[in-house]
Amino acid sequence: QVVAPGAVHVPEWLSVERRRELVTACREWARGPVPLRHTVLPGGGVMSVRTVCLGWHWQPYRYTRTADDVNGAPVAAVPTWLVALGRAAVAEAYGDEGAAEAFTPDTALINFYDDAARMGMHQDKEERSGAPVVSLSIGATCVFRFGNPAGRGQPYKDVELVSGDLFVFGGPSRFAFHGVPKVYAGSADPAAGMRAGRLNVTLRETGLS
Ligand code: MD3
Ligand code: FE
Repeated sequence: QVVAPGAVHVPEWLSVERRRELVTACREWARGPVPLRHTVLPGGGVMSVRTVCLGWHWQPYRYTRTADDVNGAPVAAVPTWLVALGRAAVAEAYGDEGAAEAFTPDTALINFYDDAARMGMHQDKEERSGAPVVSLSIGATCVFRFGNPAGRGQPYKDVELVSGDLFVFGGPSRFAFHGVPKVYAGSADPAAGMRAGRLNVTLRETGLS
């Protein structure tokens, strides 16, 4: 499941029970203090994905403590159980307890995709930390496009992400371009509480204080 150096895919790592817990928690976070919403880009474009953040609020292209571009509210904290889940994810992907213990995510970005939502190829460069990014997927299957650090174009690899999948991106993969060009309409995970659409939770260290 090593897709590239530092990029490890663990299919269906989350138990159905864990998925349900995450879905329930995400529904609650989606209500507030900052509501789930489409991020508006500086050029006026609107992302098709809807997002809510914990710990730090990501807005293009910086992290803030309050959601200045939404309702001005301070974001909710990252719960300790989610930090623990992130550490378990790093331990599972890298088999490295030291790396897992050192991982202290201080932000979670929760993305919701309906069947038409996409995410264009981009790098995540706002973090001031070399720590890995943990990605958890629940619900509809998608095509995840994993590129290279040099540019949006080829070479890239397309990987299908299904409900329960874990992906960890660290080391040389941390600044690779990536995106989600397709969500499979009609795929879902009703047992996990997702009857439509896809949920992705990423855990990160911002390196900010
Ligand atoms: C590789 N989200 O929120 S998760 C994002 O499925 C984002 O919602 C996608 O890209 C999603 O920024 C992809 C996989 C992912 C997340 C962050 C990364 C891959 C990454 C950061 C660096 C390298
Ligand atoms: Fe990203």
